[in-house]
Amino acid sequence: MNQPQVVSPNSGRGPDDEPDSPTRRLRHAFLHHLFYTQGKFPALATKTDYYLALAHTVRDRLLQRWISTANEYTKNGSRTVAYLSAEFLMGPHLGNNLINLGLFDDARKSMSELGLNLDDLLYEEEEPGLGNGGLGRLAACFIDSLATLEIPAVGYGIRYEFGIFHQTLVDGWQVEKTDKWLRYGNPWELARPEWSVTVKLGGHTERMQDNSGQLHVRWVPNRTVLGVPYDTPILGYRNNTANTLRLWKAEAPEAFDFAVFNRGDYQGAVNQKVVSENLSKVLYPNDEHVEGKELRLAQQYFFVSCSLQDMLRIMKTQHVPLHEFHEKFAVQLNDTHPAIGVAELMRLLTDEHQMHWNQAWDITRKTFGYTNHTLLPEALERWPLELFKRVLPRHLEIIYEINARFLDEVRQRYFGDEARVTRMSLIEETGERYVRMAHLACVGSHAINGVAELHSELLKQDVLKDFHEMWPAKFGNKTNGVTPRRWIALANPRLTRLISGAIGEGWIKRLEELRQLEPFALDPNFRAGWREIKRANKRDLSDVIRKRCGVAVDPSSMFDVQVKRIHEYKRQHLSALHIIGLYHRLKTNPNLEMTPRTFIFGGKAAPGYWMAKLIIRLITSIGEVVNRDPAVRDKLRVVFLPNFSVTNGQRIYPAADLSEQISTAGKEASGTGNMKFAMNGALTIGTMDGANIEIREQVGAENFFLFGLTAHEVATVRGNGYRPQDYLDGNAELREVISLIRHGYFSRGDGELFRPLVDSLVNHDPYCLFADYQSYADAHERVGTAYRDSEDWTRMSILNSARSGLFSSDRTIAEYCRDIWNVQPVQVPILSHEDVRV
Ligand code: H53
Repeated sequence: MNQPQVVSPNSGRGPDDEPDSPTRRLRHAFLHHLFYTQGKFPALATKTDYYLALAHTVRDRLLQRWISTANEYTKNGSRTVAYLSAEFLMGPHLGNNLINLGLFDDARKSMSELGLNLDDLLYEEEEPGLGNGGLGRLAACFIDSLATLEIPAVGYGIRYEFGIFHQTLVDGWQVEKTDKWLRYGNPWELARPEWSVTVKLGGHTERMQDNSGQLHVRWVPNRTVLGVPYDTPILGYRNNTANTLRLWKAEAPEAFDFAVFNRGDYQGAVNQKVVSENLSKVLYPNDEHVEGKELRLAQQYFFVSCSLQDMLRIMKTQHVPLHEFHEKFAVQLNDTHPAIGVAELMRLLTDEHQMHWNQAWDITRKTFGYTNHTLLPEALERWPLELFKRVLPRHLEIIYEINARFLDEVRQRYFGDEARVTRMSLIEETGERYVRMAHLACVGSHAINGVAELHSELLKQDVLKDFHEMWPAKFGNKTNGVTPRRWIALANPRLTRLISGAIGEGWIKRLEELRQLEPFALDPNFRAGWREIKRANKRDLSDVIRKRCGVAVDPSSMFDVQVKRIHEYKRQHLSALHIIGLYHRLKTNPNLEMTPRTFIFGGKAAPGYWMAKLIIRLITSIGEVVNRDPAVRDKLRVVFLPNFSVTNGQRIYPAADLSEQISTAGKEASGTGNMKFAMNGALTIGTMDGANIEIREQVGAENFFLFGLTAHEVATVRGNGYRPQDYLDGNAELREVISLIRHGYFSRGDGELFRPLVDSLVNHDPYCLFADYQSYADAHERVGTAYRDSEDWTRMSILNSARSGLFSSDRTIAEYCRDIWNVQPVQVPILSHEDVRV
């Protein structure tokens, strides 16, 4: 990196400066922070120092909005959304904040005047990877949209010291490295130790009567931990709103136990600190798979209790009476991870504030909304009763009480239907006993929603059928969305310029306006510009691929991309089988006309999910063979980009021609990557699953490559005793593919390596890859043909973008506000510190 030309904070003048231009002010502030926050001068400064100096410069500009917002909300006692989520996959803050402040171009200019490159500095930020995948990223898009729509809101979660692991590839296998995101400090957060709260765990309960004969329950915990809030401001797009993401860190109430120390037990003296801090130490790296670990339940309870106690504190400072809790706060449960909140709010209101049960229950039910994100049985949380009792003895009693009253209601409604009572109970009693968190969430919420139309329908028909029959009005659908600020404006600046040049900038806040692009799909000049941008983005990604994977890919080949968590239901291995099929075709017919394709994969496997890791190994193995084979290398390339993350996603989505959304129908609740691709002009090859269905409806069936069984057909095929072997017998290419893998063609002759994968497919194929193989291969033929007509492909690409407006998270959030939260925007006037009297 070039050295800055300027070394004194007072001489921050560039070559052709107006005295008070924004770039000059930025430069000045930047150098100020380099000196007085980082304590560095250019000769000693590292890239990280420069990044941090710029981050602090931007932070100063956030704080005024943040204070103004807090002031306005407090003054008005505004009704507030509390979004409870165990994950917030935020991605780097600096670039996003510059976009939302409208300072991106000024920052680039002022940095370049100092001889620094803004992109290099942005790249220095270690992203807070406090989430696994779709669910955590959705929470991040939602708080962006809440701030943009000027809705008073707080995101509540856990400040994990170690976020999602860093993925590396060693000999083609995934190897996990600890994510040390806090290593160089986090300039975006402010600790608020003054608002710390105490959380109890374990122990037992006692009952006693007061003088009036009233029974009181006392929870005697066997340990307590302190929750310390760390706040990050979340800016709206070009408005004055800065909401708060409040993440809880667990600490020991006493860092050091002197009594123990004085007895000579040095280790024991710090033990409590270690045990307490474990609660917020690490994110569980499983997506859609529950592990049933005690620490995980304790984590969930920890952040939920901290958050609800925090809401009670806020009510107190704003003089809101307790019985108005549900009027002050609309609390959304992001999946069942925070569902313990139902029992905790009951405990706080009844045990700690002596409210009568019925009133507390009425408030609780009016407070919570529950979003379900999955139909997969392995992702539905249930806690063994013994474990639950060990961690939360009082909550188990409360859940029993809720259950007893609830089941009375069920018995009254469905006289004599004990099978239904058993099915709906909050406690599973067949075999080992469990607490069913989804049932607790349903019973304790006034609204229940799925995240795409098909998913919401299947919830009603299947997983939550009984609850839907009992309370049909509680159920609704809120199709997911993603924020166009991060996923277009920040990730794809070239496209942003082109679009804004054509239709103005309104689309960034009102994504439906992208429809105005439709006529441009027929304009040859516009199409040429569009194509050139895609090409430039592909060139950028090719550079990344060359550096990270050592593979040279051709930007004029079709970039066919599948990035998401690795999971059997998402079927990365279906794509792998198809690539082998193409390879086989090319080897047997070297003159075959084929659209040159670069297959790009990315995604993490849960460390304990062996089959997912083997799928990664299969993909990297195919890459090793194919990329080296001179007979096919002009037609086929296969790369696995390590460590798919928000940062990497920002480079990948804008460079994709084809988006692979190929889950078994009925398994992917929504998907949100599918939306990011479409917005950035990729066409989709996909099944009738999740939000794919709505994307296809929007962009037009003729601009979407559909294949595969529908959810209903999958159920029928499986119900009729699905036999994958039949499909194998009927498909010569598929047989060749399986035979190549079996004979070790992709594993240097080792016929054992992929045996578990192949055996699982041939004998069970739980996700129906074989049933969909031919249909998928046929759809790919259509893709190949379509891509060769580059004018028409570009037209379809433009239409995909133009018709993706529905998938803005602004639309999703507006629907939650209207149908579930009943909350209104609050406009924030800017407050200057000169206006404030202490
Ligand atoms: O949530 C996304 C969906 C996606 C679904 C995902 C998800 C998780 O990432 C983790 C747990 C879970 O229950 C669901 O798989 O389909 O788009 C956001 O709703």
